[in-house]
Amino acid sequence: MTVAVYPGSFDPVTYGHLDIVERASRVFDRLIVAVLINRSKTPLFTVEERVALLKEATKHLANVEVDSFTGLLVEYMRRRGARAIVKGLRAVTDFEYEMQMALINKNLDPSIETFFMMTSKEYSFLSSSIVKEVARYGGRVDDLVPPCVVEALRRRFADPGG
Ligand code: COD
Repeated sequence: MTVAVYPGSFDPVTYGHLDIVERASRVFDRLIVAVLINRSKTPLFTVEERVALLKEATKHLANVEVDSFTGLLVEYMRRRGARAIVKGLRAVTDFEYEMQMALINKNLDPSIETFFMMTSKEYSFLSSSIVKEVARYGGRVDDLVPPCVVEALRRRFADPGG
């Protein structure tokens, strides 16, 4: 059984991420969407909130699991018995960073392979940061993120403490 991990911040999950999840879930036997617990960043949503939103948005995909991890991705993968990393590529600007990550991960564990999937053209401009910026100023994000995220953003920006 080929287990792949799709790691990210997912703060919050967008239709760009979900497009990669759906397409990768058709290629690999099992796909673990893994949310990084990153103490050096201040996210809009807590890890628990991000995991809950991802679970809601992927509940129709039987071979997809949502989890969180801290520390090195390759260590997490070793614990989960996964050999494949799935990454999404939007533009040339993603490439340099992703190549560096793929090479360092290969250096840390030569048995691990990174698989890059090209963004679908309708999501090539989409990022969590853009979504947060539009939502923060009251713009429409219904066609960028799933309904559960639209609602979570609405609540967060209506009541930043809640
Ligand atoms: N279309 C296609 N792909 C997309 C889109 C889109 N519209 N939007 C995002 N993606 C892709 C990104 O390219 C990325 O592959 C993935 O989706 C997740 O995106 P983000 O923005 O949620 O997450 P990132 O890029 O902040 O995640 C970074 C990681 C958590 C993957 C990385 O920091 C990591 O692996 N950290 C663990 C520590 C580690 O092992 N580091 C490496 C050795 S130093």
